[in-house]
Amino acid sequence: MHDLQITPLGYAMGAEVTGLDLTKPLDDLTRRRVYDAWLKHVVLVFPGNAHLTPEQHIAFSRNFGELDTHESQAPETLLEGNREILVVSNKPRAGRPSQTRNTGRNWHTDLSYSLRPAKAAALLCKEKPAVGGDTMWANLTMAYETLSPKMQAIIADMEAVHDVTLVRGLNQRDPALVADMRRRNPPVVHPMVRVHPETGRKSLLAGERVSHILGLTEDESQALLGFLNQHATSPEFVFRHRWRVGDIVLWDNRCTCHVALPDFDQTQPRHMLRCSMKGEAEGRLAEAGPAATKEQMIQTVASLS
Ligand SMILES: O=C(O)CCC(=O)C(=O)O
Ligand SMILES: [Fe+2]
Repeated sequence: MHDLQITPLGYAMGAEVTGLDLTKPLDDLTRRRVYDAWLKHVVLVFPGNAHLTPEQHIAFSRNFGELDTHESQAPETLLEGNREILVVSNKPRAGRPSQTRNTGRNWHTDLSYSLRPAKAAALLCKEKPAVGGDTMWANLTMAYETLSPKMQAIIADMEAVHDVTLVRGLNQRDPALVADMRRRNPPVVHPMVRVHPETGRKSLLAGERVSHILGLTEDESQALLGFLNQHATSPEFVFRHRWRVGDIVLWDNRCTCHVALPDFDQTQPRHMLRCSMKGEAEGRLAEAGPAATKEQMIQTVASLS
């Protein structure tokens, strides 16, 4: 019998779940309770899982959805023999610098640069630096709900372009792999307001991998995105996790964004394993080029007069 305990960790979101043995399948009742706690608290921390095997990590993650086999990622970033596990690590691989050593360095929702942003992820900490290497999540439902009704109306029908080339630190990665990532992920359009398929609540889909808002000029787009991103990631909506080896953090990617902080000594290993749960197909390929510039608008006006 499990002695399941759920302890809230933050106001914006976050709860710790103890009393589970994740090396074994969860019974139906326990699974339901954990799933409901997840929908409620959005980010769950499961401590004490340092020795989980990849197969057990995968089996646990399947409680929360079908797993992604990471077609959008370069194969050398996946765990050998397990396409379901992405290795987020600063440890060299096959004698080369790791291609995921700076993964997640700007605010993002996983795979928003694809037609199928992830539903969720379960990230397991295998090794960590003595201090730092924290991750922060922002609650985008709160962000949406605390906008004025007027601003909610303004963004209601807006769509934005998400672009993999805005992943911070791409220029430090292998150019051939970056080119491959670009090929796999041309720019895509997503609505700025998402409706959570399970809770029905609206959230704001912004983040630092958005290049522009469709239909606005470059200046309008940057100003509005700047405001929305700053609002969404303000401290009141953020949960910050200080990792312990063996923590699994499970997050709902349908209503959050996150950032992996480089606040640690990079000579020390930080080694994480991630399973991602597949999201629903949501976006469409971006057709148009970049937003209109002010110069173009002036030209348009000039030609009309
Ligand atoms: O390393 C981390 O803390 C998170 C990196 C990240 O963005 C991810 O795994 O989705
Ligand atoms: Fe991420």
